[in-house]
Amino acid sequence: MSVDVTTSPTPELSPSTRRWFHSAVVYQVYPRSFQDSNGDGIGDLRGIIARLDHLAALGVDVVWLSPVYVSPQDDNGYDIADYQDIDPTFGTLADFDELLEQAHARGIRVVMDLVVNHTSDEHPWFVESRSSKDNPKRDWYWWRPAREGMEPGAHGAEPTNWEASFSGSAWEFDEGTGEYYLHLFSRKQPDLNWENPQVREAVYAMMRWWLDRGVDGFRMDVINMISKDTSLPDGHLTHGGLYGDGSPHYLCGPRIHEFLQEMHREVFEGRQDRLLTVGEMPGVTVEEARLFTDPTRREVDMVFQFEHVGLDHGAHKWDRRPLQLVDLKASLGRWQAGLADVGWNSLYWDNHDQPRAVSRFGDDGEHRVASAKLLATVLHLHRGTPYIYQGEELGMTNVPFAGAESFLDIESVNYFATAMGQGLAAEEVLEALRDGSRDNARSPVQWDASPNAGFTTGTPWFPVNPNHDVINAEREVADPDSVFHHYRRLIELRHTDPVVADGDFHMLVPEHPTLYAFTRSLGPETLLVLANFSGEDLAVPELPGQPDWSGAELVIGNHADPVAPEDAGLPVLRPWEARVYRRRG
Ligand code: TEU
Ligand code: CA
Repeated sequence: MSVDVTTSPTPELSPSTRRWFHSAVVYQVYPRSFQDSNGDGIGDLRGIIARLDHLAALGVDVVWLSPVYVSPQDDNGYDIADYQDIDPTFGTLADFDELLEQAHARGIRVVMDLVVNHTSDEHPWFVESRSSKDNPKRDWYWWRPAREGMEPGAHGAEPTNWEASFSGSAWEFDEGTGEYYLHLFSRKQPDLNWENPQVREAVYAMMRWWLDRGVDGFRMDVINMISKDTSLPDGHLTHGGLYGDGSPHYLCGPRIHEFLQEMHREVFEGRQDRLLTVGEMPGVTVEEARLFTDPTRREVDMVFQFEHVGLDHGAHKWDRRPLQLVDLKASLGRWQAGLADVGWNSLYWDNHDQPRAVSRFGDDGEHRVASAKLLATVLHLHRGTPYIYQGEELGMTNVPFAGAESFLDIESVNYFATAMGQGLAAEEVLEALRDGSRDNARSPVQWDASPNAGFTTGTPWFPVNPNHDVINAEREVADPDSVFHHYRRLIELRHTDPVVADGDFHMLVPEHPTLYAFTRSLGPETLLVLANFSGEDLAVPELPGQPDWSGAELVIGNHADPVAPEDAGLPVLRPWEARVYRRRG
């Protein structure tokens, strides 16, 4: 493979080329919690097939499947032991082919999760790699001796001071060969060494195999971590003082663009028109995202950035602080502006790693329905490709966790143990977990009001949220005013009105503490989006530079009775009310 980081534009791909995913909406399925088909309490592929009509009714264009590959499930499938087979928990390759066929028959594309920053420690590549220092696959992972002059295995002898995402050192000592291997996540997720061209070849061959099978693209897990600073410097000491932050040495590292361009050449070339590629990139900046998503550079179609989901974090993820709307607008507005002329945004509130949007950014009590619809309206009217996380379209909420034993996710479990070891107060740690744990997103989808919410006939691997008697798909599909139908209408609007997909974005009143207001415009058409992020009535103030909006058409709103802007031209918004108006000319 030649190393060629060309950036020259080609006629087919200019920075402003219109792509099919500009008007598409993606739905994320976390298979373990979506639908069980065989009563073992764990969601599976046949369960997804059985629920495809729900997705078709919603109108989504793409399904992103979180990992279903063979896995010991240390991190719910993000630890892969065989990239080219399905874990028996989820089904078989034949089930997968049927899912693909049935989705395609409904006009829904299927995008696979691609987890290639690391494998499972049970992957045959790693089993070989750890077997001896001179094994041909030794260099497929990051093996290093103990720090000079220190006893291998002793505390502080790790090759660097980096902390792993799931607590503790990012290095694990291997007795067999007396060296350490790097794992930025759990010790069962050793990092692949992308410096080795054989690793890259093997990954590309595997990706081609899935594309040949008919999949429509990849969501690339922590893909901006694959290029590390090979000198592996220590990081600055973090909050606990025990470990260092290695991220400056592995986020968007020296060869990241080269690797992604090579992947594009080796895997996507010639078929990119029908595919969707999205790189998950913690810590990515707008400037870097412009490079990653400029179509002429041939890297990825869009990235998942993390700024807006970090605004309620203090020094670290478990240091929770209230979100300020002004900060949210500043962040999302900067991304809209930064990727306006080049590249493309992905848009999300929720995924399997984040608490539930309505509990975090809205009001999951009195105003749950209105605020869930408001959040949907605001997000789906931005420029970019919106992602819906399973259950978000129902307004599903965070989970009422009883105590420490209610948390199952490796990140939460490890953090609780570490925090207790550091002598933190259990009740405070639990509060942070209740707010921020990834487990909030992982309770089963609430299909109906029956005891297991229609998710399983057996014992669910994770308890269903007790509020499924009120919040469930059956009820919402039957109710034209539900959160579900609001999402459906927003998706339809994106499909039918080009201004939603491609219109320019202009933020209004950025300093207003509770009003999120912006316009989208394309040719003679302009949309005005107004959203009241509060439980109080809000008289919309004068919007600088705006024409008179009185009499404008109300395109969509989240309260049943539609109201035109009052005589003065601007309405009083009710608690958590959102409205979208249209003007032509
Ligand atoms: O997540 C990467 C990531 O940086 C975070 O969102 C992660 O959840 C973080 O630890 C939160 O504090 C991806 C996957 O989405 C996640 O589920 C995996 O656990 C992780 O990579 C490792 O594969
Ligand atoms: Ca099952």
